[in-house]
Amino acid sequence: MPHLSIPSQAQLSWQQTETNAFFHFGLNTFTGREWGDGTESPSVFNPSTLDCLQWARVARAGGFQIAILTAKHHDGFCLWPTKTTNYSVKSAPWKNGGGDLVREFTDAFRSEGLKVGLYLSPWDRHEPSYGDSPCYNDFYCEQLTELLTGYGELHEVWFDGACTEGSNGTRQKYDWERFFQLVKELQPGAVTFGDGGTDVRWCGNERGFSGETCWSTVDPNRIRFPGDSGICEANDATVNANCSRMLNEGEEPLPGESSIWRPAECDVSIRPGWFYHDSEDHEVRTVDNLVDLYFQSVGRNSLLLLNMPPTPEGLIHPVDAERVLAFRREIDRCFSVDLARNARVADGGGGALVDGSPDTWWDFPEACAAVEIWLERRAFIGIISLREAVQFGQRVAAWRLEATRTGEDWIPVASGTTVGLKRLVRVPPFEAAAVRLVIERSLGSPVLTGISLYL
Ligand code: FUL
Repeated sequence: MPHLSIPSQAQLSWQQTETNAFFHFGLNTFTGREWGDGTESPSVFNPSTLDCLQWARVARAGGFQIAILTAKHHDGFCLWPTKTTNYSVKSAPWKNGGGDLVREFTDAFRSEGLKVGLYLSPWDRHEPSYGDSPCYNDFYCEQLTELLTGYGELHEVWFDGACTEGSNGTRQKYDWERFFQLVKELQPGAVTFGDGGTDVRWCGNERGFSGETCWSTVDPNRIRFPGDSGICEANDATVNANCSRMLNEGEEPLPGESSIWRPAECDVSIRPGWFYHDSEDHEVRTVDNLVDLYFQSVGRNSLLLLNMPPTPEGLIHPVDAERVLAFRREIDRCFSVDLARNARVADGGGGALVDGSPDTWWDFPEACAAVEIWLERRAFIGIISLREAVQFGQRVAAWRLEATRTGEDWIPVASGTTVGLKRLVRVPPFEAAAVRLVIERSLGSPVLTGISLYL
């Protein structure tokens, strides 16, 4: 066995959720902004018919498994009655200052059977101590502690990488080690998302896709913490330009011992903005576009985090709701009949590849290997799904798939680089009696848990 890094249980079960839901809600929802500057009055925060259960039902019907709320965005306004500042729901007219949106959110989603996570923006444009590094780090840890201890079990804590600049040109130096330590101590089952030494990494863009080559392992020498190089400035355009370098496209395999496990998360909004703006009601992503995102994130060894911003009334807009439901119906339809299930695998032990179980695997005898799958009857194939048993590390670096109609001529139909937890490839439908997966390059012998074929 090569010395490869492997996922923790928390990382593995997190990635297996595949699609998660993001909810941006706060003062921006009422002011129409994307980034509030911290001077907005809490008096605008007054959702008239807020119903987190409606959000949760939409998310459940859309097949999402973890739901993440912006407990505090960059403007510093807190959606829970924190002890650390008055800039919170306590000072808002909503429920006469007696509301707690984090509580309503976590209760509602759990009651619908979803897991929950929270986003707490490190950048805070309201808090006066921001930029006085030790002082703000204490303040931030207090907020984090309230969230980590007051709302039951969390499955993800989202550390946004945006900006480090305070008022008067001060720069905040975050104590990342301390933040991550706090999460590990108080919520050991949660993964941390962020740009530094977190459990889960950013895919490198906010458009919802990973590179065709996507390793869950990264070189620790290449990890950059937000703020280290002061790359982010206070406007959306520069943030995107500075942060959109692809972390995974075309990267070479990082052999074993020095690399660490950090799978990619693709965050993207169903609308142009992260917060709701009624002017964008006509720009909600189409079902086809959402399906493309699924193939380019989940299908590239990553997780899809889809944002659905609630309206100022406090509801998911009916268009967004209808789109995510239709998206899930389409995904279910695509993957309803696995043509490879229980097919005959020419090489002895390969039955584990087609038994539909994620708990059985086949350890190929050597690094360059091939396996043939003979279908019960000839069929048209348009989608290929490959899955590695990543509990043994991510190994496959190059593969190709060939097909035969007659058993005589084998024609190449698809090829790729990495596989990881799931690799999906769509091809123009071809008719086949059998397919042959050829592993061309791998770190040690490949271990696969599944091959599926769909129309
Ligand atoms: C970015 C933020 O600046 C956006 O407002 C949004 O929260 C997105 C998820 O992350 O860095």
